[in-house]
Amino acid sequence: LQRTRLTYENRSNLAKSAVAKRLFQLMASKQTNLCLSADVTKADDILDIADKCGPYICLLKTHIDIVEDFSEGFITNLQALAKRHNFLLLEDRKFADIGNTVSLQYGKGLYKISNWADLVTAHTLPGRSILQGLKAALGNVEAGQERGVFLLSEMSASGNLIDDKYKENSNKIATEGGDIDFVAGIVCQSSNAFAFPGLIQLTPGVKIDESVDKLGQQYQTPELVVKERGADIGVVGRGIIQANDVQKAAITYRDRLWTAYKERVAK
Ligand code: S5P
Repeated sequence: LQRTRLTYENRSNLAKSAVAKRLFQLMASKQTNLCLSADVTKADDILDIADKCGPYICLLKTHIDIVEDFSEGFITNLQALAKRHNFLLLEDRKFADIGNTVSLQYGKGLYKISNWADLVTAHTLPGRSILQGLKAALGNVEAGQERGVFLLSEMSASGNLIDDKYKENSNKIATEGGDIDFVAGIVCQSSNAFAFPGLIQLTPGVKIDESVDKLGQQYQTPELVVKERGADIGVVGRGIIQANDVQKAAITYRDRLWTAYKERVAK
């Protein structure tokens, strides 16, 4: 049976990553496969959006390095909202360096990402040492705190350099070897990027009006990404954060992504 035909409940049993298991279960019980990309630059604006949209999302995705007034208090508040509304935090850092450097970038510096982000994103460009490097930073995370990574194997940007070979090798890094318990899923655009049902397909470039932006972003509808492209979680940024009513927009995207998933597994 193809992974896209299986329910999130069933796939949680197949996941090798503890965070992926948790996220599959959270999606099933909360009935949402919406990830909100909170790409705004003021801490209070992120908290406001997270509070309004929190009940309708499974993941809140951040780019912590665009926040102009970052503080530890902001992280404390964000974690409180994640707990109250039951969603996980994904820092979209797209790590892409040698193991030693990503270890430092993940655990140290101003942001200490490994202390608070349940999940992060990483490019596979450096090869599987990216996983070892990230894992090496987790010594300072308290026992029991589970962490995971989404590996990018495709991008939504027009003209990106990823080819079939890169995609295939990214899939191997995610599914073979000793560190696969750290891999929660794959960021990609199509269902043929990987086959293992224990991984979560995270797909950005989602908007109700299929379109492009001025800087190379390409959008597809919620129905298309879930039913035709294999997305398990749809990532929505500007489709929600630029809406007049962000809460209403989050509900609309949640409903459409979730209905598409229900129809996909009912087929
Ligand atoms: O291929 C990708 C991978 C990612 S993680 N294309 C993407 O757009 N993203 C991220 O998804 C991007 O960095 C941004 O934070 C979000 C899309 O935002 P939107 O405003 O275009 O919906």
